Amino acid sequence: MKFGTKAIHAGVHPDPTTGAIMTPIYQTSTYVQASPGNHKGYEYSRTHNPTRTALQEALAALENGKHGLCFATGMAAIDTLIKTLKPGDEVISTNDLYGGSYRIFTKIFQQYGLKFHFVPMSDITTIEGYINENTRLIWIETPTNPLLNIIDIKGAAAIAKKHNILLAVDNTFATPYLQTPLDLGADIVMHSLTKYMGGHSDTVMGALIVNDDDLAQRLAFIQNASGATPGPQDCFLLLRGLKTLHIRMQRHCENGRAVAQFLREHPKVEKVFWPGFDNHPNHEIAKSQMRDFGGMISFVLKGDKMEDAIKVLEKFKYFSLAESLGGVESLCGHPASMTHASIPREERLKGGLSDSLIRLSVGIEDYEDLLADLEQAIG
Ligand code: P1T
Repeated sequence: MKFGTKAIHAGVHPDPTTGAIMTPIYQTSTYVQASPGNHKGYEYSRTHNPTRTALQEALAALENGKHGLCFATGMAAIDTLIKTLKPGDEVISTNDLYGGSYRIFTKIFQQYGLKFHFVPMSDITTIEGYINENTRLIWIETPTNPLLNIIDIKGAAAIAKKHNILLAVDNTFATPYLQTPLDLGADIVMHSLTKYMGGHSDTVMGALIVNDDDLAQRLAFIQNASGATPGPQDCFLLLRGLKTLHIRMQRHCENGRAVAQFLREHPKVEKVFWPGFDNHPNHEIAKSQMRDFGGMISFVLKGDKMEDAIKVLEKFKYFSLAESLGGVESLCGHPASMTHASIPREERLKGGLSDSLIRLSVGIEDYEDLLADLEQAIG
């Protein structure tokens, strides 16, 4: 089945009782049993819920994986994965990543005896220098949030395999429309479904997708035991969003390209971060592992002054100033004070995230209006 067909059909079956073509919202906490243990596969909605099952199957199919697990938020998905580790275990993570991921690693899990290394991974051979007998997991985002760095998934997977370590890829920025990390050798795909997968800025949710049966079982155990599971209404909204993922992403990519080119030619713009440019340091890797380059773009203005960036952010009309990304409407953000404020300034600057960086999530509006908005805001 090709991607668009999967986006519409995977995991979804007509409702057995009524024939309803859309998966019903099974708004129930529990399920009646004929006698103890004699049930229809559903006991309690923290453990299983039919609306969630449909979504989990759809996600697994889209990522070419065997098992999908959904969580109340993207952070809950990350929390679950890290809870498979034990005190003393070490994780090698990229040095440019979502501020919330950095925060949960350093402020929550470090105090339970886990160790995290945040290292530049544009050249993946750097990873090898941090591997020791305690290393259990390599955690990458690609493209990274917010600097749109590209990490070689196949190369990272080869290093992970060689040392018997798991490789997890946060695929939030790319979505399976653009890249399927499990096909490239990754062990775990993570999503903030809140973003492109849901696509309409109306739901917060997360997911993990894996192939390995034993790992899936361990994750499902924590999913149930810790209990950060999504409600059926949210699962329904996600299922609805997924049906247009392929056409939304196509338009995000087209508009992203137009915006990136416009910014690159603008006399007041110093630098544009977008993996589609042939002078992006890992453009060739992006071309080999992604089907297109997505709708996320960051840029800095000439002079690199935070006040100038703030003025531009205040002037936008169609790019709304807000946290989050990946919805049909365009958003803009100031990572240093918003999404990445939990990363200490020195750390941010080391990774290249300056106080004046502006991040855009290019929506699917008519691109001419978006370019006009950029022109009037940048001036
Ligand atoms: O917000 P939540 O659904 O819990 O997902 C967390 C998360 C994980 N990974 C990446 C790459 C993310 O971008 C996020 C959430 N990011 C934002 C809210 C943001 O504006 O960048």
